[in-house]
Amino acid sequence: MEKEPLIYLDGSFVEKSKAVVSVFDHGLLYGDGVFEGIRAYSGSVFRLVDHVDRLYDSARSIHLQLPMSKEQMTQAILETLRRNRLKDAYIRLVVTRGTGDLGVDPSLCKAPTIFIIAEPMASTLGPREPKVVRLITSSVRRDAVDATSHEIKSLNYMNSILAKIEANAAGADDCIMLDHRGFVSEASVSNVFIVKKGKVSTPSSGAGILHGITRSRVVRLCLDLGIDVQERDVTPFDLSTADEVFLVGTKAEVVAVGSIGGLKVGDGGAGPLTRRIYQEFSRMVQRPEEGTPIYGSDNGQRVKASQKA
Ligand code: PXG
Repeated sequence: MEKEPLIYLDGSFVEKSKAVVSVFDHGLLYGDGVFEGIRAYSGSVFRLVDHVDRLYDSARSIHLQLPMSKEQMTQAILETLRRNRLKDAYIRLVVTRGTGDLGVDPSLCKAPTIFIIAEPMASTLGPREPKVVRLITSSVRRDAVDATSHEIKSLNYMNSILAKIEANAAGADDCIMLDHRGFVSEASVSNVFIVKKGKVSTPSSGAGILHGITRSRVVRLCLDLGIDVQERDVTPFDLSTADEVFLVGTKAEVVAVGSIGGLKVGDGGAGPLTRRIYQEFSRMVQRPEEGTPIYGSDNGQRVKASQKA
């Protein structure tokens, strides 16, 4: 019989069929917890230091104390990949408030539940063309930064899910979400960029976005390539008159937007700058210095220093 995948669960490795959490876990009862979606490419975990830092920031912002150091968390992720012999993978790291009673009070939860799932996943990046998707603009507004802010990568994804349901019903691949002011925020689970006359813009954090790790790496990539890039308020008008629109995220990687609400973006295919960023990004994820080696002898340390640079 084929061996089951192994899941990290509260300090142990357990078979997938036995990796279960309590029905009293507040992650399930209230969406009370935080998570990360991470990718490994060719034996290296892309921007792992950034993901672990973001997880700890998310946890801090919801007053959730992690019982392990960032270094221990990093090692748990790498060990999960090694136990499952993975090189190209999607990693889901989840920390919930833990088990409590049937009341929302998080102070009654004794210890967080921590699990790490790693599954094989091949990249859609490569020498080919980026995927092109059709979007709508959702009527569901992104939560404000003084509400359930998406700056926290929390387990509460209802805001994105309602928008995705609307996109599904419209037969679209995904949607653009606006913030409470009416400015462009992000897509349901990825960040958005627009291109106008060779200049790139992306909504800034005031628009209630998740501070995407792909987004910040793409901003830096543009700067390195000498492309003008701005983080600013983007209006629906900017969006509908853009020459190019593209989405970025850990799962999405880099995808071109062909139309929004039936209106073509450019000629409806992937534009030249989107293609260039896609190609550069495809090469970048393969560079060891962009991540942390899974099977290297010095896991973490050296790569950490270079990722900081
Ligand atoms: N915005 C939101 C709201 C997200 O959930 C991103 C932007 C992109 O961030 P990164 O750091 O990945 O570049 C995300 C990504 C999925 C999936 O299945 C993706 C995310 C969360 C849950 C599922 O595609 N987060």
